[in-house]
Amino acid sequence: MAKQESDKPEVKPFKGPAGGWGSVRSLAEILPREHVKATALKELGRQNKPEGFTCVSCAWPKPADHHPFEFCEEGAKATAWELTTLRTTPEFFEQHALAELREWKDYDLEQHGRLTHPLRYDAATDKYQACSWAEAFDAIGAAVTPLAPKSVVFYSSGRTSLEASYMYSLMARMFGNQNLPDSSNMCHESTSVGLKAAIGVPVGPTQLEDFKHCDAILFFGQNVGSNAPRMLHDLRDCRKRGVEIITFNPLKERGLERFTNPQSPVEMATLSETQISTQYHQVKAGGDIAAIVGIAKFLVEWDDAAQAAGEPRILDADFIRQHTTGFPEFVDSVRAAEWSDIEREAGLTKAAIEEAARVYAKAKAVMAIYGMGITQHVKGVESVRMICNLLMMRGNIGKPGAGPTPVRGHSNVQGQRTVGITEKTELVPVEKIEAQYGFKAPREKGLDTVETCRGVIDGSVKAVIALGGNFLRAVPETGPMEEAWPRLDVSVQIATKLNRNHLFPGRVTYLLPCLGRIEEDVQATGPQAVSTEDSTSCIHGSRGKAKPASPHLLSEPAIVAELAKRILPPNPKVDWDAWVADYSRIRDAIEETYPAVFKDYNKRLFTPGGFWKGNKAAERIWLTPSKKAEFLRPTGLSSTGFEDAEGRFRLVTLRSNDQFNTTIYGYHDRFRGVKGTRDVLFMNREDIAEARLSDGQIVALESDAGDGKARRREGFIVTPYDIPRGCLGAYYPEANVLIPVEHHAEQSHVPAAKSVPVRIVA
Ligand SMILES: Nc1nc2c(c(=O)[nH]1)N[C@H]1C(S)=C(S)[C@@H](COP(=O)(O)OP(=O)(O)OC[C@H]3O[C@@H](n4cnc5c(=O)[nH]c(N)nc54)[C@H](O)[C@@H]3O)O[C@H]1N2
Ligand SMILES: Nc1nc2c(c(=O)[nH]1)N[C@H]1C(S)=C(S)[C@@H](COP(=O)(O)OP(=O)(O)OC[C@H]3O[C@@H](n4cnc5c(=O)[nH]c(N)nc54)[C@H](O)[C@@H]3O)O[C@H]1N2
Ligand SMILES: [Mo]
Repeated sequence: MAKQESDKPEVKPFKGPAGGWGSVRSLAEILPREHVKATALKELGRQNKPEGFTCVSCAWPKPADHHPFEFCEEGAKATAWELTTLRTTPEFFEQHALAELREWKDYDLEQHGRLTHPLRYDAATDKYQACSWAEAFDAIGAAVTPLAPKSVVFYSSGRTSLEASYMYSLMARMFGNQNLPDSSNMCHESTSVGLKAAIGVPVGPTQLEDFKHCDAILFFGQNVGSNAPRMLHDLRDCRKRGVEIITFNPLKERGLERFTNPQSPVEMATLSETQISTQYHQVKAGGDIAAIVGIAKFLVEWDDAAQAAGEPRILDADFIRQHTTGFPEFVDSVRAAEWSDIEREAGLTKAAIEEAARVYAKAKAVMAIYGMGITQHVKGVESVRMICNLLMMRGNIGKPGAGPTPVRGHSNVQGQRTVGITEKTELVPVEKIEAQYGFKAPREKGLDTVETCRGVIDGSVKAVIALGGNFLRAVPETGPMEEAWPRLDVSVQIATKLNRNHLFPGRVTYLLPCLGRIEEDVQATGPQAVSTEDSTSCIHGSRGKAKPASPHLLSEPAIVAELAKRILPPNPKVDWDAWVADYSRIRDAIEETYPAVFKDYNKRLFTPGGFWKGNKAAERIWLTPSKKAEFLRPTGLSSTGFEDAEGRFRLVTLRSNDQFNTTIYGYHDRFRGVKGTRDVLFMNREDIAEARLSDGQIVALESDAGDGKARRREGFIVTPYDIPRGCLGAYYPEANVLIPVEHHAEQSHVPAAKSVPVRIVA
């Protein structure tokens, strides 16, 4: 096994830009590291191209005028990860009991490569054993059918295609519940709730084209260099046009500082880099609401002065009057906010905020791009609404080059919602589905991720079926969750590689290996294509061509169909087999359920750049109760949801540049200069001195939620880092054991992973 961890971890500042030669070198290491054949290079050439496959990494849009290689370092890693020649075979499981594997790290678990056979857990030996597909489906059917519909959960992770997601959500509803939590519940649900309330649509209204028309960008809490690197091309083009990019992030993220295009021979040869951010504000974790109130305060002040002097206004009074409600209440709260409170909560000076406000006040079209640094807070929904407030003050929604731009995570996470993966009745055309399939669909709200965790812990959830993902590792409160999971009657995991969730069996447990999106998917009518929706609501076809990792794999639609046939009574209106034989018939069914979005779905499947599903906010049609865009008066200045206290820190849980969520590719977080370990605790030097700790000292963290429950993790290496005082950084998912399940965003229930109250124990 390739050992990437080292006894002498290195932490030293990284001096290069994002992209550049480092990225190319990293790529040269990736292919051998993942044990892929040279043919993988051919597959990389097909990534994100019409008639190719959509990248399995992030959800950033794929342009119509694509480059010869439309991928990035991270996309290449994700592709190589799936195309590895290594295999986790039944022989592997003969050698390793689950008790032993539970001692392994996430990285080591996935290092044996792709799963090859359907597996049944055998409690007598504590091992997985190969079984036939027929046995697996029959046993799952027999175990699930007698359970009360409400006690069964159907989780899915956002990589799954639109076709498989549609079938899966239909199966859940026909079984009798909407217990359809997905990774979005831990991710951009604050966006889906916040944008819907503010501007009437749950998704961002902007598109790639808007990058050509904006003259300033506000960038909040998204680490573009690691998590959506293809966007660096758009940002660089903006910078070349002189667009100002103002960043708010507690950490100095390299991708937000400098970038060299690894695909441009000229930039590479001349070592020329583009400065990305023109202003960089190291806001405190949880300080964005305060920072935005500060900017708004300047705008209001300057607008007052402009009116008094008879000069052109700073606020877009016409937009506010014609298109919005709630402005007076919002402005009152902005006027009432004290600068001393704003400075303290944001961790920024008034002068720094003024600098940002000056640029914003001058710009004619502004995009506000954001990620998990905004959504994963107790006040995550409010933070999203504050971004909308700020944009609305100057009419920056519904015109070219302007608007909120959430950067979605998984490659089809937004699309899953479009085709019914949701616990919320109001998001599905229930009557349409009932008419189409002749059954009574449930109206009761289903369980989201946080509610599923509660249910697993209190025993009311009896079965979890997971279409992808690593639920037990990605959720908060991993201690009690791991204890409770074995009490489940049924645990079924559909996956491509072994992960920690698979090591916690229920009474009846199956691990079902499936095809990845890059692999050829041949059914009765021939090779099939699937589709995904990107962050800007464009829908793309995807055709895998690589040889499957094992002849025993089934596709996700095929697995869902077989499960449905076992757990549901027969229904002549749903011909699961016909759908699997020809996926274009699934798309016809999707089009019938959602005619407006999916008109001519099969015909438009491979439209270059994807086909856009439209967005009413982009046309300034507001689908809110008031039929206007709605300002929100903030309830406070901090988004953490807890008070500051002596010795209490705000822990930010982060992704490294060498992971995809719970998949750990390696131990090299290049941009942050960390090599050989994931146990770092990023900490401000002054805080280290004040706490009488030293560089490299090993400490433990304890949660400081004040709920009387002990949560602790040992073995963090104190690492001096440029991070605001009072804030700490550590990697997700290792730190998840410290997050209380009840520490989540109000309204959206997104776990508040970006400000966890903790104490350091030396
Ligand atoms: N290579 C790779 N690509 C990925 C993923 C991956 O793991 N690896 N994951 C995918 C998924 S599912 C998602 S959701 C996205 C995640 O992509 P991001 O949204 O970038 O998520 P994080 O890496 O968690 O980092 C969030 C950023 O927010 C900053 N931050 C933390 N707290 C605050 C705060 O209070 N305010 C502000 N302004 N900033 C803050 C952090 O310093 C960090 O730079 O990426 C997707 N793409
Ligand atoms: N503390 C903390 N916790 C977090 C976050 C955070 O920032 N901090 N981020 C949250 C976010 S944004 C998200 S999206 C979630 C992610 O939560 P999940 O989406 O549940 O987790 P992943 O790590 O993306 O899932 C990885 C597994 O998916 C399986 N897989 C990969 N490809 C395929 C495929 O094509 N088909 C199938 N069936 N399986 C496949 C593999 O077995 C792999 O082990 O985590 C959340 N948890
Ligand atoms: Mo995500």
